Amino acid sequence: MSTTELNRQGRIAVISINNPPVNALSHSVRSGLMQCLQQLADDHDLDAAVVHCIGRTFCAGADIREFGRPPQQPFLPELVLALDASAKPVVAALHGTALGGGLEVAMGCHYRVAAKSAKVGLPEVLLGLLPGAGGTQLLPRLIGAEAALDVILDGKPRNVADPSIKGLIDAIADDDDLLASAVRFATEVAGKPVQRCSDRSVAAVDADYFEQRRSAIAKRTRGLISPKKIIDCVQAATTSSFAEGMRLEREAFLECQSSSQSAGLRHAFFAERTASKVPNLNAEVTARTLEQIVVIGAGTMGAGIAHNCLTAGYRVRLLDKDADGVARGDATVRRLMQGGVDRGKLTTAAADACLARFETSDDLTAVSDADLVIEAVFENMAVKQQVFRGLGEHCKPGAILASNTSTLDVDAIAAASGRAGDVIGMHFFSPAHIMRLLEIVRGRETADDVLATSIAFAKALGKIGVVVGNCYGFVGNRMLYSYGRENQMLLLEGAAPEVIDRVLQDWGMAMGPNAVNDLAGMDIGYKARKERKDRPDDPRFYRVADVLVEKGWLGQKTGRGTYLYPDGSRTPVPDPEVQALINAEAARLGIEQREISEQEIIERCIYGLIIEGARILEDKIAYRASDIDVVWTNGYGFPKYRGGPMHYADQVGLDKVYARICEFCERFGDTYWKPPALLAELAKNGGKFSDLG
Ligand code: 3H9
Repeated sequence: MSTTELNRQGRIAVISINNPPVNALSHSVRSGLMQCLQQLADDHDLDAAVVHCIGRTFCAGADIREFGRPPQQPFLPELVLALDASAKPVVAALHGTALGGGLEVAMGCHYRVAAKSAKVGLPEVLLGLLPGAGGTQLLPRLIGAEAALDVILDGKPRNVADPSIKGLIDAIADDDDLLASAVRFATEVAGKPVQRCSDRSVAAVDADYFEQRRSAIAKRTRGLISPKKIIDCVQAATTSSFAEGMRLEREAFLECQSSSQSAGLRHAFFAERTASKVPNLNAEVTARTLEQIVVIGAGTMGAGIAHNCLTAGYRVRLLDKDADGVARGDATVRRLMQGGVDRGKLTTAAADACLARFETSDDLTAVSDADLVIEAVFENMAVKQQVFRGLGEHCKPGAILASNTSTLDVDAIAAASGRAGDVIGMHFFSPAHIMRLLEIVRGRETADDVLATSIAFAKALGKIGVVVGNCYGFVGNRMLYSYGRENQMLLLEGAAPEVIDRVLQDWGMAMGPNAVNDLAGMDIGYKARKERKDRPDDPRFYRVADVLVEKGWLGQKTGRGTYLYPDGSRTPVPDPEVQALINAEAARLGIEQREISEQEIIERCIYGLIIEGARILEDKIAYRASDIDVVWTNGYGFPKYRGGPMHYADQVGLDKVYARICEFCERFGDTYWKPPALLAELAKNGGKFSDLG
């Protein structure tokens, strides 16, 4: 079948869209729908039409893959206007997720019948866009401007029965009766005058309301263009004609679409979906069954992992070595569960059901029925190897043994178990029940079905699993070391912590590196550096952090770190004593302090990341540059609208990045700034990291 087809049910035209996997509104769908509408208009034996989709969902929006290519008519807004203008009633039958352009098509139709389980939303903002096929003009006409703004600004799908979108859906049908219900609906309205959404008026809204939304959104979405434009367009829906609103929306949409922000967010969208596809994984393998999970180590991380597994539906046992540890972990899991209820993420009944599947034990050998064990003990090789020796002894055959190490050699941990094929790294990020990233570390001997199970497990937890190779710090923390090193060097060279943090935050990082260190606790990195044996260290690197840790100034938890946190506050206050300490260290190390430009701060830190990313690709620790981007945008606060460090480097141009890195190599020595051959090669040939596949 072509992507669209018109069939008759009596005098009703049933227009089917079939463009798997998500019925995106590709060129063939748009032109096919236009032809169907013409047929509807021309055929005197047809009185009305139903538009529905084959497969798992109604249209999930415009075809995002087409955005980078030359546009082809008919454009989506033309299609929506043609639906709206049809003289014969058109009914949309919604199931799955009617999103973005899909919902706009539905709003172009005169009526919407939805399956009970269907969801609707306008997620364009998450791609740095705005609804560009009439969404900013049509939705306010159906549900009011204020409610429409909520839907368009947060981009989240809503259940069709959600009272906040009252007016959007005309009828709700049982899932298995959707098409028949929509045809009945069409039969009832056939021959009656059509109700065009474009003819409706929008209730007036005070201009102050939009001003307030503008200032609130500016704080929340620092630097993003599309949210501001969304507010402009929705306001225009309340003040201008439909035609003028559509014109303004089109202009704003095209501006957002051609922005580097949208390019970055679209890259991030596809990168996240590509990450789970492992090039050299045997596609025939069957995942192992997971029902009982045991988490070893009831600290904050272990409890967060346990909570995450419980809410995903698994049976979970949390182990620690003594009653105190167990009691602490038990209390944390219950507190997190209650937090979920308080924030409306879980119902009380769902939380109770989770806790009914939860138990604790102080017997570290209580793993014999586990399908998956996740070790989350202290980050120390000897301790982890001891745990894995025990797991090798007590686990049933076929159990998967995962280590939540954030830096250590997974092969060395695996070797201790005596069953390395069953061992894998699962690096969770803190807080584990919230952070979406999971680095899945494939050891030298990890079996294919263990890897396939881990990828499926990440998905079941609602996480983005990125498969990486085994090396110190894997992808994320290996690159963090370079980023942090440049931050620390800049401190010694004369940039104040609050200046570095402000510059990088203004550039888009969620937080500055010094504030992050204080939040995480500087002792964590300190211990990891002391454990690290694989590269010779320069006495200047991380000197400031080491001095602070040795003074007991660990960050927020001790009331001071790089910054002061007076009276238990979480707001960093610059500390003159720390600055004096940095100056003294610089003098002791013979580093002359100087004025450092904002551009240098950005380039030193971000190019520090990029150069390590290039080495990671060269070492084949990541399968593709986009996997590195997924790790950094989801685990380390790298701005998604910049796509990730490797996408950003491609955008800047690798020739420019390479030239600057060569300059840094001249100025600061070649220990860390020597450009990797891969980068030199790509820069010379006008290549991009994304060309590497
Ligand atoms: C828009 O509509 C603009 C208009 O307002 C104006 C235009 C003028 N296009 O996520 P999944 C692919 S902007 C192309 O794994 P799930 C996806 O890459 C658009 N491809 O499945 C993947 O491919 P592959 C506004 C798309 O079940 C496959 O489909 N709409 C699109 O977990 C399966 O996806 C959105 O932003 C697309 N629009 O989730 C909705 N969508 O198999 C974006 C998906 O090769 N989509 N693909 O890796 C989603 O949120 C989720 O995909 C959805 C399904 C919830 C639909």
